[in-house]
Amino acid sequence: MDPLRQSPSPCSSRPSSPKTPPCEMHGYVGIEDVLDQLKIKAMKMGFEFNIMVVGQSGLGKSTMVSTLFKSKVWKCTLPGRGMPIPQTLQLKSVTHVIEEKGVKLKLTVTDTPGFGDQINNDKCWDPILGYINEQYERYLQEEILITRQRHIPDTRVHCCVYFVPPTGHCLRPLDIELLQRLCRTVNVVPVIARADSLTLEEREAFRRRIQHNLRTHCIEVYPQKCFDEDINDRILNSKIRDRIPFAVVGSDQEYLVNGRCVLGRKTKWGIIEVENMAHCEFLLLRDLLIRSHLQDLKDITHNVHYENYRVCRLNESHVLPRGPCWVNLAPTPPGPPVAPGPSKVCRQAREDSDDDEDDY
Ligand SMILES: Nc1nc2c(ncn2[C@@H]2O[C@H](COP(=O)(O)OP(=O)(O)OP(=O)(O)O)[C@@H](O)[C@H]2O)c(=O)[nH]1
Ligand SMILES: [Mg+2]
Repeated sequence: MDPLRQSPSPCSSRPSSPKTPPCEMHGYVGIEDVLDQLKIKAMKMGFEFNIMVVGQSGLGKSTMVSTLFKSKVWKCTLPGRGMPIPQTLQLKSVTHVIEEKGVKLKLTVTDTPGFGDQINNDKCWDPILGYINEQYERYLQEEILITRQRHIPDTRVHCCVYFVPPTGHCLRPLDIELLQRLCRTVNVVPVIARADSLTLEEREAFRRRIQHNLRTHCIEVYPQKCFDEDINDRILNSKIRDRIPFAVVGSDQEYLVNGRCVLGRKTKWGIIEVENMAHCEFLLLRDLLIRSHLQDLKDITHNVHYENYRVCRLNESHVLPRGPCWVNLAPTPPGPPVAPGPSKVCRQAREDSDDDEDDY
């Protein structure tokens, strides 16, 4: 980069023109401009972000996918407006490129079929964990190619939104089993589904009991305490941890309320507004996913969850280095998904359930 063209003059806040003479202030090299460079690059590249919704059947997962896409920030029209949402029978991803103030976001939401309907729900988590690991494997296979793409398409799940049924009691054994497995593999944000069926007091008491259950079962949901980088992170994330699981309501229907068009659920007593904090906490979920923690979710996915998977795969492919950087990874054999290695996120939880290891 041409330093004369790029370096701003420390004497003024404006960038210097090509003809500006070299600055006289000694020691100024314009490091702060790296931020502008990063911003320009990021705007050119855009962002990829992948969310997955998981939970028992009928809890409003598919409705939440529509809610996310239809809510204020993204406001894009999905086909089939006004049609009832059918039951989800297979994993399905919806992608939209959303642009706001010149920043492009390629958002993919993967909807999963509800589980827990069977008498025997053993291994009902296999398709979900299988999909997550498959995306890690896809990334790994691209990454280890000798001639690899400059930009590896990222289909890895950056956040899994887990729907807890609004029983008002506590987490069920099935939720605990699945959450334990998911948290070792991916960032998980639990939400209380269909929260309009609970009173405000019930929601709060339910939230506290779920938090207690998570602690006693060593389930480290996102944002994990151990990854707070400084005091600011700790303060912000502690507030979020205190509100998780968010009590959410989903809807893809719009209604007119006081002259405003709102997403909501019409009941005999009035309209429950999805984007109204007095009615539910959908906004907290959306803000966490997009506004405040998108990059952090991606970083933890890459540096922790994918890293665990990568290390485990490299080890199991019994490859010893034959020289600097020599790697020979065989493609995954067909069969059940590969088990990732012990997660730094909740090593304790793994130790507690070592006997489940084979299922995983
Ligand atoms: N009361 C209430 N109903 C909801 C809410 N979200 C969705 N529903 C309704 O619940 C029913 C099931 O919603 P879906 O979005 O299909 O649920 P799902 O979790 O995708 O179900 P599966 O595809 O079977 O796993 C629909 O009739 C929705 O209108 C909510 O927040 N509150
Ligand atoms: Mg569905």
